[in-house]
Amino acid sequence: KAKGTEFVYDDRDVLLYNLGLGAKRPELRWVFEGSEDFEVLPTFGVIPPFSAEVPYSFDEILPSFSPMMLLHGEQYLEIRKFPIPTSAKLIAYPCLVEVVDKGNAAVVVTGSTTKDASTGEDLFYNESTIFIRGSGGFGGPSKGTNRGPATTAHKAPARSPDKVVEEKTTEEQAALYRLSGDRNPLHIDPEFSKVGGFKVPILHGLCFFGISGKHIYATYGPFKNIKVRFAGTVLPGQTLRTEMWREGNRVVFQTKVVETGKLCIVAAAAELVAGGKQKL
Ligand code: HDC
Repeated sequence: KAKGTEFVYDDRDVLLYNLGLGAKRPELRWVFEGSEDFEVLPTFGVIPPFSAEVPYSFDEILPSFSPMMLLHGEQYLEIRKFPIPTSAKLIAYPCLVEVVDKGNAAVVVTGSTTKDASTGEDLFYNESTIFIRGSGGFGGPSKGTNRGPATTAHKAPARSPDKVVEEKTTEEQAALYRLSGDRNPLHIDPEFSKVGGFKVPILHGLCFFGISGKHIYATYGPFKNIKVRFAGTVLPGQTLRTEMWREGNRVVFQTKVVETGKLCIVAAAAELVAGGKQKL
């Protein structure tokens, strides 16, 4: 039987998470626990399994592993139950999905189901793809398996986007976001990030994923799943531009760094909860 890791959270964690995704002072439902529609932003589902104990170590499954060379490659999140509680005791059950050999790089996919500890019901399912530069060439399979929505590469339509939201991150965005659980020094320590090839510590993938998710939620309402590929890095302080196309019940999207014009999220989509806008 898979070993689970408990994750207990309350309104303080919710406030910190929402602020980490750039929630603003007037957005009371995200920054004030006394607000009658207080809620956590939907991508919070990636947080409970983040620090869960995984049944493997990178050193075991890869011949050459360096934490400085690790980047977040893709993320898939499924929200299996609404509303998302603003405090709860959850249990996350991670497992190794696959290890892919890209020649230069290794790709490691972890899956995890998060359950409500008191009811045993599923709340979230995640798949996280980690891209480790320089760790490939060990003779593993060069392609991953097809796992439906978790692996679909969505294509942005040729027409101009239906909706666009722009938001400037702050210089302190990563410093704040790390308090939601990812204390990887890559996002704060210039000595560490330099070894990985970045003069300035880069923003967490899950932070700009969450900001784009917030843009989709604010524009189209709640979604039951969301999938992204991290195609480029973002520096704290840069401006994100989320470009969205509504395609039936799905919002296909991509995110650009305005200052450079480069894409940081591609092949992405969120599947809306039937009925459109409603409270989470
Ligand atoms: O796309 C490049 C890049 O730099 N992406 C941005 C990465 C990033 O900024 N991530 C977020 C910040 S890092 C972070 O947040 C870490 C965090 O603290 C810890 C995460 C832990 C989460 C754990 C939860 C449990 C890069 C470098 C990723 C790839 O670029 P290239 O090397 O130029 O790759 P390319 O030549 O285009 O393709 C080679 C093969 O790899 C596949 N691929 C490309 N991008 C990928 C990817 N696979 C997965 N994810 C990606 N993002 C390509 O498809 C190609 O394979 P194939 O030839 O078979 O098509």
